[in-house]
Amino acid sequence: MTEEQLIRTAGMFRLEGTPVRVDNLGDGFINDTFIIRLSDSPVKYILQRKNTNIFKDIPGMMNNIQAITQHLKKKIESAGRDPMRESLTVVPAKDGKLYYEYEGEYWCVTVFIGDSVSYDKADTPLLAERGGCGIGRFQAMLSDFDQPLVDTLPGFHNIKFRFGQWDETLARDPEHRAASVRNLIAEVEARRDEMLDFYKLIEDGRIPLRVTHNDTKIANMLFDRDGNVLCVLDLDTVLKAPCLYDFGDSIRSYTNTGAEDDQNLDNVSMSREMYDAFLRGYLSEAGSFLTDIERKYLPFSARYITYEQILRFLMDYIDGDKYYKVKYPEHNLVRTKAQLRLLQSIEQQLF
Ligand code: GN1
Ligand code: MG
Repeated sequence: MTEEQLIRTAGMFRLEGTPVRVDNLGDGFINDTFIIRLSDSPVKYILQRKNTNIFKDIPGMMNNIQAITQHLKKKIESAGRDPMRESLTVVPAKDGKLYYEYEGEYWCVTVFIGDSVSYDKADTPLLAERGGCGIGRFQAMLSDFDQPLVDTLPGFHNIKFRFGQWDETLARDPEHRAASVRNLIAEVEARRDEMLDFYKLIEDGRIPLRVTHNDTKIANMLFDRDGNVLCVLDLDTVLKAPCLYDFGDSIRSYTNTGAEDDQNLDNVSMSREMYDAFLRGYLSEAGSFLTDIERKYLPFSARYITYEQILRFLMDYIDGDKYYKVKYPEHNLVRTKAQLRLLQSIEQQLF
């Protein structure tokens, strides 16, 4: 897409001025993200093209995000803080819709939050602790959110559903890649029953559903200059789900001594220090509402979500790289191996 087309798309929204520049931003695996600059104002915006291969109901998703951010903003305001900086703000299109649709593509705009820092990796235990506080506070602020939410990605962290996709993909094996990753497939299969046992606790209602984020990697959080979580981003997958998914995904991200797609597996391990720091921060905010069973399964959730991520990366590799954006042909395979190394490290240290 040309910049001219992007500027024209930006112009379809209720901006505070005239868009003159639109640049690529960030490294999301799913949506395309841009930054909009205006000719006559320092205000900037985020423009996103939502991935319609993955999200089937963008209007529903945007209604979710609007309801959630309005709820968050009330809480933030009544605590005497700044709702424009500590929550996303959805900017409607000129026709009042929360999205702009053109030739089957869905575009959305939010206000850009400046004077903030983002990370791909937690570099100190203090940052991990603050990240834990941030996600715990996010969940706490949403604990009394009682409006219906559209399920934007049915079966997202449901391992039973994932095994359905997995079995089907392996049976199809469209690129004939399965034979070359037999050892990795065996690593997934070896843990299948344990993962299903855990999922049963959710199905039975023993682990409660709450309003949770479901994609809590560190890159989905903005920090202020003092290292506190300023704003939780990427609300596409806010769903009713166990809060353990957020904890587990955070541990997968914050504690990794390497990169999610590290080519050098020696870089990858779970830092116990980062784990303890994140846990401390999380419990300082979420401790008040967690039930005993949730507390008990916090460590297992790190295993569960990391395992699910391995399954998803490997399944996408076998499927011919249809879901995640890849930067090179074996990228999903590299991600799979790096996440497996992380899982092994989690298993050694927490179990
Ligand atoms: C995707 O879009 P992004 O980069 O925030 C994915 C997550 C994965 C993550 C891995 C909707 O998140 O589930 O954990 O990549 N989001 C979706 O980095 O599938
Ligand atoms: Mg996302």
